[in-house]
Amino acid sequence: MFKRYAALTVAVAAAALAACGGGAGGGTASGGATSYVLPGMGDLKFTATLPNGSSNTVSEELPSEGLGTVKDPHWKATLGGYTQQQFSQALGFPTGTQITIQNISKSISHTLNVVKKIKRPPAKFPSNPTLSQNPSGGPLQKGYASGAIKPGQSVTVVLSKPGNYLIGCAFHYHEGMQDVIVVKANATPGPQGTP
Ligand SMILES: [Cu+2]
Repeated sequence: MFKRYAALTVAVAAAALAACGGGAGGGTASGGATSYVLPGMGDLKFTATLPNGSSNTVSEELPSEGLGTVKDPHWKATLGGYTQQQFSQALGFPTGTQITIQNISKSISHTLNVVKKIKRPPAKFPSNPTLSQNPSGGPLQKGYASGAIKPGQSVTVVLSKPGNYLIGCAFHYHEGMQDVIVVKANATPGPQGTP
């Protein structure tokens, strides 16, 4: 259970920081101390006071393992398998961010691959892309592949190239691990799914 809580804590910190507006998603503005109710644990609340910095973690697992899926109206697509908050959502980071891709699954390996770069919505995911299971190295860009990330493990990558990237898991693309990551100034994550 510890790992799960640790991941939640990081995710919630990111959630509050990224809560302000624009880009792919909504959210509520916040600042300073904010309290959160953990899903399925209505009587357990905690308050987080957030530093002026952001958590640069992307968590991934199968939508059916708990992240759920979301119909994102901006991208006109069903997204799942990746989040920088708590549940599946489009991802958004400022150019130059170094992110950690963390596999929060307890038993299943995953990857993060760039499937395609697009100019604008809609996010049309190709039906049968070739996604490498070996690490490509380099920044997030066309052809990027994290390589297999085992449960609990993580990989870091720099978002030095602005753009809208369709991403997916080489192992579970057809099981709903299809998402969008936006790299540009002031990019913020999209609306979240439900578990
Ligand atoms: Cu996967």
